[in-house]
Amino acid sequence: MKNHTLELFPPAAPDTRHEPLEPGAWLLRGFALAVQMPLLAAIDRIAAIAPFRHLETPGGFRMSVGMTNCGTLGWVSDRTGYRYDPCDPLSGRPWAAMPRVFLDLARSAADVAGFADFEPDACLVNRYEPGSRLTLHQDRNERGYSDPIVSVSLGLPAVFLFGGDSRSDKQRRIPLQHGDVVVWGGPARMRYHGVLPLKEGHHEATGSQRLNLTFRRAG
Ligand code: MD6
Ligand code: FE
Repeated sequence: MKNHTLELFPPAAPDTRHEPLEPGAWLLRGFALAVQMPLLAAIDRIAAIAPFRHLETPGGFRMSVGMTNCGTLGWVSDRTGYRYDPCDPLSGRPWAAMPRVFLDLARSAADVAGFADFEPDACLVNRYEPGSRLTLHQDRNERGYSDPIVSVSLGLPAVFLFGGDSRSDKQRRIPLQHGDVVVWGGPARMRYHGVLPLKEGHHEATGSQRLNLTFRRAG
């Protein structure tokens, strides 16, 4: 007798819709799933060269998100301010080169969102543990704002806050899952945004963490 189980209960398919958030901003659900394993392997290599660390803010607070970088420029923070640095201040050595799989993913996501020829030179790698959060901010340390930002989520889900051009503007809450990619640029480039405190959980790809890759043209 023929088994109809598959027809009656199709396996849950990953959600891969492309959702416009607002002019210049897209949520590409599941866009990074196909390369999740090489992405995670590359993050391990990057962190072996420049370990995750909790940077100090100019105001003297320790960031709850662990950070490292790859590419020709890396985003860092200390008591003197925020900046992009070609070298890891901990070692004095250059960051790991941007892996091919990172470049290809960032470029194709930017393309889908309508930003052709994106050539990121900086990739900030963020590691969230339960309770880690990113307060509302604008990304404004880059040399120019004509290029988009491409942000890749891996592991535990998080709630992304997406606001307006003023800190006090109302924010929408966007749940981000493993493999989701957010692209924003153009009229959305200077939106305030942040990440709510990560909830406890377990993800088969990352354990108790969320990893985020944020690609930029910084120099
Ligand atoms: C994060 N992302 O999702 C932190 N910034 O972990 C960011 O701060 C960010 O996702 C600019 C554009 C996209 C982002
Ligand atoms: Fe940001």
